[in-house]
Amino acid sequence: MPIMSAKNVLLDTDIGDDLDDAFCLALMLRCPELRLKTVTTVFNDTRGRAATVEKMCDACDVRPRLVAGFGGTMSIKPLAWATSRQPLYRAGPSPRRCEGPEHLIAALAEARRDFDAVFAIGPMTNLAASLLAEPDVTRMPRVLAMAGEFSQFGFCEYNIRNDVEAAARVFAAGFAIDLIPWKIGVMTKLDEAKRGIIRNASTPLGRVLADYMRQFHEHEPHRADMFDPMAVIAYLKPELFEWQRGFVSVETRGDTTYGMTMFRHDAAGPHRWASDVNAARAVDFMLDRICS
Ligand SMILES: [Ca+2]
Repeated sequence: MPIMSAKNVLLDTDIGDDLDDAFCLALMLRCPELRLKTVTTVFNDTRGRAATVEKMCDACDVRPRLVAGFGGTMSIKPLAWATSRQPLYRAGPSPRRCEGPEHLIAALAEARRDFDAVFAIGPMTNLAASLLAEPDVTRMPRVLAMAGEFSQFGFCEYNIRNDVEAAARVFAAGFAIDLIPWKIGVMTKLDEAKRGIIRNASTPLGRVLADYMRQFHEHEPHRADMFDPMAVIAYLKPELFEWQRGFVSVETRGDTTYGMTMFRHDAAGPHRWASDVNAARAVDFMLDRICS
């Protein structure tokens, strides 16, 4: 049961492709500090993604508001292979209780008005649509996003690259955002021993996650980067991270620079990105929570 001081949070996710969204949701479901009020899905088959969310939530007997958000993008140039591929994990039948995209704006408006935090771990289409509908950002919850890369010049990170226009709009809005860049996910990749902990988990949630991981690794056997859960761990365990503060912007015009994330240091800037993480402690924290 959530404790009295639990924070009301929304998760916006493209769960169903990579492994890390599932670990992020699993972690959130097992954190008494968080009350998962709403989950919105984004990018391509948002109803299929919602079915996966529902299956994992059912395993924990948690019933958040579930909204299948926007499947299209604001960008005219999302990654061709990402928009055409099938999800690597299929939860099965359609979700039983899921609202459609016509409810997405209202769900995000509620979170912006009343919640403590929003975790954005997919392309930023839903968030940008919310800003189009309601540009006033005077009141925003904390926003933590998995997005961007700042250590390698010229690297266009996946979530940004799949909706460059949406991401540019989100950063230009000027409200505070904490970013987990690509490098942090690679630093927290699960090794074979850590994957074995999930495979051997005996809880209902652990079994769903192990099934997801097994299906995923049939397609991509070597991938286990933990990009998305680090947004949640940064919220709960900020002492495990080092941050760089300033202004982030997204390049939208150049043919070869389209989707690059740019950063300018400024102690008064609204954005900060994690430049380092205590990877061992972060991963142990995540697995302890998920498997307990
Ligand atoms: Ca994701």
